Amino acid sequence: MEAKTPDDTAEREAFYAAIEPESLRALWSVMGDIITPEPRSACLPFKWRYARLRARLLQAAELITAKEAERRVLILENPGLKGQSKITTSLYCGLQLVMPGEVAPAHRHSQSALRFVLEAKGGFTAVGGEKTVMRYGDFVITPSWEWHDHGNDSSAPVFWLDGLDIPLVQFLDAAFAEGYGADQHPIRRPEGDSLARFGANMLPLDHEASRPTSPIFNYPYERARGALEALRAKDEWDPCHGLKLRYSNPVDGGWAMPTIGACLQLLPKDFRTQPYRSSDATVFVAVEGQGRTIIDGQAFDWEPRDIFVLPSWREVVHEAAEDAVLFSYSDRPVQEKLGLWRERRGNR
Ligand code: GTQ
Repeated sequence: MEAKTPDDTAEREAFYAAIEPESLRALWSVMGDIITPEPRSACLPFKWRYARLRARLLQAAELITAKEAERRVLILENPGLKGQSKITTSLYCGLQLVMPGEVAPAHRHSQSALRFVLEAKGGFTAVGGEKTVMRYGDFVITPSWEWHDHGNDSSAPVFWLDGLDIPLVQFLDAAFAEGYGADQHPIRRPEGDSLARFGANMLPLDHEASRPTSPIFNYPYERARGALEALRAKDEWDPCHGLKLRYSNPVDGGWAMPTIGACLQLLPKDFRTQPYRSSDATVFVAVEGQGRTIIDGQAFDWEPRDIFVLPSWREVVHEAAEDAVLFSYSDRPVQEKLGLWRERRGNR
């Protein structure tokens, strides 16, 4: 269906002008813009170099403390969505820095957050009474409405990516937030508690799911990477993804977060993926190796810690110049729940 907008005759224009003050609009005059044959997004493909981001964050650290800022973060704003604090239409991405000795005070909000650790020699995040040390490549979850604070008790700055569903929650006008009133929420469980209870392919005997988010809050890189490494022996490469695993909620097997889906994929040296598109705009982080990603013919080369965004329904091809690992996140869980998610493999 390609709706053709009817011509704007003088009579019709006069009618549109007459009904506008009555808060009315003629569907046929806008149909082609709101019911499109395929996704039509203002979101643009774009890449941020980590070295640049890092330098800018260190400049920010001269201007403001983590405590005064509450969160010292530079938002990765999509150039097609300026002023909107979004990396895709539905998702947010920021890069956060906590300097040695600093704290980012405890607060909670309805938005869910993921952290993907980019540089750390210690430093922690605490969620709902448990602390986890952050290491390179760890995928850490802050569920909706859980108290959380961050701190850095190491001697080196800690940098991580924040992925949140801020635009999605904003769209629904369902956003709430509050400060805890102290830097840190009390610690109630020992470190590693959630991984012991839920991360050994076992569950506490009478566990009942009480929320839609995974009870594991740090998925260590070592384990995820180890799984990919073990699986490569089987030599079963998906033509469009290489070897791609999704982070799951051990309680129900679903996505680890209700609004954001996260994955880790391995592309072996010289692998070139088949053209692919999907309706979930996706944020990628290069974790290991060098390569490039071609989005509708536009090439973006990457190296570890670079971040790039793939808009909805654009054709993507990844090329790995050496063994490469990519982390990614998107709103796919939401689209799946609503029966909206689509993909297309190959060029038609
Ligand atoms: O660490 O709690 O990038 O509340 C944006 C909002 C990080 C956080 C962000 C937040 C946080």
